[in-house]
Amino acid sequence: MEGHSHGQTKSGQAKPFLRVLDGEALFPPPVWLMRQAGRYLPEYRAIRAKAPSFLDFCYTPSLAAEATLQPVRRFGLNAAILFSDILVIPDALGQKVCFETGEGPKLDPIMAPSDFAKLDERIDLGRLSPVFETIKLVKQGLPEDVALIGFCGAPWTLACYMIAGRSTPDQVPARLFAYRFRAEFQNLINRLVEASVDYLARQIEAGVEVVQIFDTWAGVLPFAEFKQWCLEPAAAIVAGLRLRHKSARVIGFPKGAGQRLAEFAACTHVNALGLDSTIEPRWAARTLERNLVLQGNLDPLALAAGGAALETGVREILSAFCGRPHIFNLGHGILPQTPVEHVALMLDLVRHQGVTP
Ligand code: 1CP
Repeated sequence: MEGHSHGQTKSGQAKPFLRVLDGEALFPPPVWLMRQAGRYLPEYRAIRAKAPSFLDFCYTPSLAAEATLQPVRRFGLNAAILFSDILVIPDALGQKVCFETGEGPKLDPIMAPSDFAKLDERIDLGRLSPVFETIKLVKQGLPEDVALIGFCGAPWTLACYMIAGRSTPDQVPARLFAYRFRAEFQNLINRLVEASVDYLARQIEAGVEVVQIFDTWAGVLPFAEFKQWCLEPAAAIVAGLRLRHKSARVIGFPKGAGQRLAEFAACTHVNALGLDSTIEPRWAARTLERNLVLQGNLDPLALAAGGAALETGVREILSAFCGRPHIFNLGHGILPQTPVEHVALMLDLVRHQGVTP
């Protein structure tokens, strides 16, 4: 099976987003936004009310497909991202997962290595069949020049939620567990690598053209742990995926990786690197290998605030990355309090009032 053939429109022209991922510099750059579907959109809030729980919503293909398409329809973005959540992997490994309104995810926590017995050895892809069905539905409704992104959570970030059973600011439960029970923790990470390869391969078979690996909590780890729990598992996922799909395109997003970004890109062989907002665009453009595609990295709060913060932020990013393959995005997910008009304004700035090359 092959990934690149999916990238052509009927007229034979590759989609702008995929051209950049394949190494071409376009100006203005293609744009999508992390967490572009969701609570800041009134049309999302309206359909979200139709499912009893957030996981039911994710597992109802008609609703998930509609949520995927909403931001593309409203803003004309260059890519759609599958509407789902990273925690469907623990769910499909047999861990109890639910989402409480306003409180975030709740899982049955893993307190000791003996709790791993409660998890299945392999991921149940049958339980995730609604996700693959969603991808097929989205493909039918997507404009021909818009690409579709699939995703998963990176093993470390998944382990943070699986062990703590909830969101924590510093990931202390998972970090302590990894120090205390190194071999058992490595076992969990290996199991998550395998599950991620199976899951992403199936997303590609269903029709996604690129996948992003979200490692939201990579930045809390000291150097050696970063290498063992973030870099090596990401490299294993990319390699495993490309054994199944030779030209699978992968975007890595090791949030908070900072000075370790170059090593991460070189060791994992991702096609593109997502940059968070702590990274200075000029530093990244100067330091990171020239044919590495970069994605990012407007501060989501600058988008929420609007005004001068938004304008300066957009301008700095455009001028720093102009001339190299770049995908415009935020440095992390869009915030629920973001006014929709600010998104439209940001797109106008990127597309019409940016810096000329
Ligand atoms: O409707 C609701 O109120 C639920 C809020 C919500 C939404 C809209 C959650 C719960 N997940 C999602 C969708 C989602 N999650 C998407 C698809 C939407 C899109 O991008 O357009 C994606 C890609 C994710 C990925 C995700 N989920 C991450 C990685 C990216 C990131 O933002 O760091 C993480 C860490 C999660 C866990 C999660 N799920 C939901 C919440 C509120 C959280 C974060 C919990 C925390 O802050 O620790």
